Amino acid sequence: MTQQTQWSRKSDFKFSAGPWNLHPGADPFGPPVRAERPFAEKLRVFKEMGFDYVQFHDDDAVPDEFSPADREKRAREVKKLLDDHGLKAEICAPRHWEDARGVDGPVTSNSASDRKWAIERGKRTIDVARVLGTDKFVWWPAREGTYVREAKQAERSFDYMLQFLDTLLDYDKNIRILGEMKPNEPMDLMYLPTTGHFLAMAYKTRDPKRVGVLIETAHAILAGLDPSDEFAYALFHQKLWGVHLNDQNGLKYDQDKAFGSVDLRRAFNQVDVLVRNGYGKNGEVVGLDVKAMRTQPADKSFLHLKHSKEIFLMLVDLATSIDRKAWQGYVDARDYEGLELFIVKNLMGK
Ligand code: GLO
Ligand code: MG
Repeated sequence: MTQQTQWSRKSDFKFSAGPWNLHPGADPFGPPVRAERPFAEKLRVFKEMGFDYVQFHDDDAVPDEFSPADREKRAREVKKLLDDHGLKAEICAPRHWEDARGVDGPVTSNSASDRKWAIERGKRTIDVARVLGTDKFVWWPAREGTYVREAKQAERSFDYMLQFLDTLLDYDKNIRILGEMKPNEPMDLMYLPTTGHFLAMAYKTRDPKRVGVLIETAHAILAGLDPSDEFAYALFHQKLWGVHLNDQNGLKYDQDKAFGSVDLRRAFNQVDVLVRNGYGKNGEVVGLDVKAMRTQPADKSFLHLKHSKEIFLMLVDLATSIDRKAWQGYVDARDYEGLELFIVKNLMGK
């Protein structure tokens, strides 16, 4: 993908969102402020906005109360609902962080029974993914870290993480694992905080060709990194199999703001690297992971998704029409001041 790839065209980009992106607005300091939409209603909203894919946690499709025996039946019902709405599942991710057994990990938990549960939950997620029709298992290691560093031995935690990956790769020979790395929140410090850390781990697994990444804009920013360079690095490894686009106002909590809403130039660079590397041509999806502001009225609490997609597509237009010769001229002359103004003018439509 890195060298002579054909550039993506607008029609190559297909979009996805998760049901959690249409949410009632609760935050750590206050209750919901909008009614929860029924799942089918969320699918209708996604479709109306021109999305083609849906992101899932295992329990978005099959809630915890379903017994193993009923799991498949329920997953089939959800698949049918997707089919009926003309949508497909993009990813499935294990919800490891809400259960009591996930309090201290669970993959890197100090408790052996928690670690066992982590793997069971991973397998459950793969079972659900299969029925939903996706081979992309996303692992966001939410609580795989510590509040105090002395609580765990880091080198042992890395080993548990590797065992987790290897066990799942063995469990299903078709599944691909996409690490979604984040440096902090909910933990103070997470293990494998960046894409680079996870890619090094990917090559240690028993089937590296089935291990890649999904990169979230906000997570890269929280790590003090430039998201477009993170994308480029994963593309260089041919391992950028998913993205979670959003935006982030500095080093705060994970804000999941609408894509391009904080730093348009940073958003342009993300789009530009995807366009130049043919993203979307091999089934990669433009995933959004954005949240509506808590202040948003219920009947307008989907606009963060709609606008993110709109901004993305406007930036695709720019990336495919910008005067590359003029751009190259500034590079050749080493006139980076000139290049800066050129980019800013383009972003301002001048
Ligand atoms: C949180 C993550 C989270 C994941 C989701 C799918 O910071 O971004 O929303 O993307 O659980 O893995
Ligand atoms: Mg995410």
